[in-house]
Amino acid sequence: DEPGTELAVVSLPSYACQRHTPLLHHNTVLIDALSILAENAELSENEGRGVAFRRAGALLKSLPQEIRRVEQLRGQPCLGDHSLRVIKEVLEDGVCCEVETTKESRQFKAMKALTGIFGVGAKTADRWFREGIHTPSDLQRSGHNLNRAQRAGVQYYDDLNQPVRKAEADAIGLIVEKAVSEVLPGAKITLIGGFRRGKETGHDVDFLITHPEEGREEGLMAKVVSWLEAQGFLLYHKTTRNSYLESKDGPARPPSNMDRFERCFSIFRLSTENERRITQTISAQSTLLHSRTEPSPQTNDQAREESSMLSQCSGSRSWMAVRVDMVVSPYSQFAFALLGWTGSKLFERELRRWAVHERAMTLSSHTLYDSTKRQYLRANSEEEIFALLGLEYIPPCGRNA
Ligand code: DGT
Ligand code: MG
Repeated sequence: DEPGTELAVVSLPSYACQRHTPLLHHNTVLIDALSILAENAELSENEGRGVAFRRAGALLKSLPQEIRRVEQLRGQPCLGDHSLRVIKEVLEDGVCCEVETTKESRQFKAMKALTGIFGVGAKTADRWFREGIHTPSDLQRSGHNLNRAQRAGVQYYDDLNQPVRKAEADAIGLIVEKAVSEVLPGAKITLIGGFRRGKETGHDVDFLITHPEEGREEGLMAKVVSWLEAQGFLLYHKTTRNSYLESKDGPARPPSNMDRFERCFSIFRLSTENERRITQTISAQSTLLHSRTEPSPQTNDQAREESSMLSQCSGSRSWMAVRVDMVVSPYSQFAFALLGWTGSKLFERELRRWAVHERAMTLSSHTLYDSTKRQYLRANSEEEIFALLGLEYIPPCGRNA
């Protein structure tokens, strides 16, 4: 045996919200294998199975060392028989048969391609797959009636399936900040989702908007969206209204985990030109941003000329479509919204599971309800919410479960 491989790893706590899960970890190959099986389960709408693989993967992400032998995992929570079998096979043979078969399966590939279309969920994708539709091109040829979101999803498919980079998220942040300050001075925006957890790329950019004076945030989203639209920043948007009702005793409890903030699903048109204009207006320090197709070490004129030539001959252009989610929260719920929208999805799920099973409390992105005391608990910061839940504070960078 190589020295160190028998070292027992201290047994970790079982809820992901009880431990730090960093972005960079030591067991990438194992986690990638488990993620494929989790993804496949989710695409087959087998949620329980998906969560089991995700929990196993998250446990491995929290380990302080690389695992070389499955025995090193003895005593660790979250590892079911199936996950342990996959881990053992990868450690011994380098690959796991089930994972390889899944990756290569027509169904998995088609479901991934189809759910990669904005506006298409597993149910719809599965129906299309059964009709012989395997790719976005098949879908276009099929003549199916698509809703507005799906049409945008097909139209911007390539862009929306490219990872969004941090620099692009920051550029969009400047635009949203400008929009918000134009329509409601004093309102503030916060970058949430994966970028707040320190990720370098994401599938979208998420923002939380609020105003320190309770009530001033009402109607804000419509104004922000109008401003953005008038400036030509939006390729698509759909706003869902705030359906969260305040009752006499406090906020009503949401019936599900879905929260009810006013929320806008959008697709931004991010161009180097827009970004430059906004940056000049609102900040002296300019952010250097390159579009994905524009060559960088040239003068602006050269670059523009070239990108317009490119757009004529190969479909390249000097702008890109980026998915952006915006959520508006009343100030009194801001801490809960911030915690609920920072993710990761598994971390959120674990927080809610901990709250219910270990504390008899219900946590949502609006509030925390204590079933024993029969009252809503208020909090002004994420730190306070962790404390109310009896948990050590985990900063965003440790929530990458
Ligand atoms: P990404 O975008 O692939 O880098 O990954 P994330 O972690 O940013 O994931 P995303 O953008 O899907 O969602 C960000 C977080 O926001 C996620 O961890 C949970 C939360 N979230 C998303 N959609 C909803 C929703 O409909 N209701 C609630 N309560 N939370 C949501
Ligand atoms: Mg995101």
